[in-house]
Amino acid sequence: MSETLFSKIINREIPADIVYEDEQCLAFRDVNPQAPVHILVIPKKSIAMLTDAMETDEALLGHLLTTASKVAKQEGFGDAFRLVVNNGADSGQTVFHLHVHILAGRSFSWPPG
Ligand code: DGP
Repeated sequence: MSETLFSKIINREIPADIVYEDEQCLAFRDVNPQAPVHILVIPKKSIAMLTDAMETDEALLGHLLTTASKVAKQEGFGDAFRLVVNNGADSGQTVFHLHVHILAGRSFSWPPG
């Protein structure tokens, strides 16, 4: 996979406000927040989008979700947050390194826009 902004954040080539890190993933604040809390959880493994994930990535995908839950709790929103995964340009994906958006700190409408 080609290098993206997010692989540069993983490699500390560009700065980010990192709130959580372990051997499999990294979480950092979104540069263009859409809610009072807007954090991205990304795998360190290069996966462009969810549809590129393989069966062998199932544990990693689960880890991203449990990490998102842990980070939301860490931010004080353990039971009131929304997770979003944009998959592909038509869904609004702009950075082609898989990421889970954590949004919290305001109310959210349904259906999403
Ligand atoms: P998406 O549209 O789902 O691909 O979301 C990409 C998000 O990434 C978008 O909300 C803005 C954020 N973003 C883009 N570039 C950077 C960056 O260099 N640093 C940080 N922290 N966030 C970024």
